[in-house]
Amino acid sequence: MTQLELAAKAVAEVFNKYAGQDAEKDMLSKEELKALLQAEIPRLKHISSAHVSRMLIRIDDNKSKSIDLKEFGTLVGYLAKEYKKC
Ligand SMILES: [Ca+2]
Repeated sequence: MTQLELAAKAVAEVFNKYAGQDAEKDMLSKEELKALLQAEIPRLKHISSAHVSRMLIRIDDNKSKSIDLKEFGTLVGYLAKEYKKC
């Protein structure tokens, strides 16, 4: 696999790990998104629920109040932009 394919696979695996915690296995709820951010992005370990809500609203394209894999890709895109600045 190429570096990009491995990165996309890793994104899907992280998504599945957290989206699978409640009954709706293919969506990240706000609580699941918070757990993901806290565990996978160390500087967000103490992120507030209000901050998670603002982030969710920003990436929730279809206004479903939960995050699908494509919407999660938007968040990963913002994260990737931060690395581009380095
Ligand atoms: Ca959504």
